[in-house]
Amino acid sequence: MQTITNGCVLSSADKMSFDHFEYKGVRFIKGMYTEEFLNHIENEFEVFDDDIYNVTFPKSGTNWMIEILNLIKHKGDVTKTNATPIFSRSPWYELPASQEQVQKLDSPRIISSHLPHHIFAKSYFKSKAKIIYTMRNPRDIIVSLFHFTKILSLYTPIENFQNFIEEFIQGKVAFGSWFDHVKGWMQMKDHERFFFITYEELLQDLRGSVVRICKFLGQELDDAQIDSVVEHSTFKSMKDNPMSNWSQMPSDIMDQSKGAFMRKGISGDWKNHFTVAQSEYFDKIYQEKMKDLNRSFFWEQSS
Ligand code: PPS
Repeated sequence: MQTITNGCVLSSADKMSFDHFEYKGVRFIKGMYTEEFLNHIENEFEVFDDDIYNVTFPKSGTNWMIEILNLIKHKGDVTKTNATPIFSRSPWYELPASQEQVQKLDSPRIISSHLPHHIFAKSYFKSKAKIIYTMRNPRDIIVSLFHFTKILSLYTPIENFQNFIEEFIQGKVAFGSWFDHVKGWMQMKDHERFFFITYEELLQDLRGSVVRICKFLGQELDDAQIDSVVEHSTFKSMKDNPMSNWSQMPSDIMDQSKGAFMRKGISGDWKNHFTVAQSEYFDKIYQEKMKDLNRSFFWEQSS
């Protein structure tokens, strides 16, 4: 038994939620990623100057940004974006199973990644490629991930929410510590090829966010095209769209009879899951871990 600071205990008998290995201090799901492949893409993956990277910590709005970026690329033409299921449209380049899809992407490639800054393809840093980094209130990420473990077959469903909060804090989840992920990527915050946005900003002002993203990408869309991007990237549109709601994924990999991938799509669902004590404990750790960043995020004012 290991005691944690708020008086709760993390039982050694509790099963970890996934089989994992570590690469450069970060946890990866065994059977999905390999050390050899991570090493290969870190050192040998060729980044093109016109690539656009959609980078996130898991459950931060990756798929939402895939939809937005592809709609922008095709000037709001949903028939083009709907030609491919969302998980193949902007594949995760660190995923060995996605390599064929990455090779098939046409220019400008929109590529997703959950990789932390220190493992990202080295060639990116010598290129002119752009990154959009989407962040989300970590407490809502915990909740989203908690539910996701029930539907993705490589996970063991989490039973004990308190233990899961602790695992998240300790970086014992896929892609490691959220705190390190954000702090690592925020080193690039003043870089002209780096754009960061929050899930909460997308929720609050989707159209305004789309306009800002277009400006960053140098994409000129007229009002009707922007309207189309917004219309087709709302939660309801994506949840009802079989090319965006992951229903094309075989059920032995993702079983949506146990819960929807497009689950709630809101900010603040953590309030329905965290006790007051858990919230206070998380806040204390958050303040400690984030104090050096000298930046306050959207959710810190609104939560
Ligand atoms: S993953 O598995 O890491 O790629 O997941 P990711 O896409 O990053 O995050 C999934 C959560 O994003 C929500 N989502 C949206 N919210 C609002 N609007 C839109 N259009 C949208 N698209 C996806 C999705 O519902 C997951 O959040 P939760 O809180 O679980 O609903």
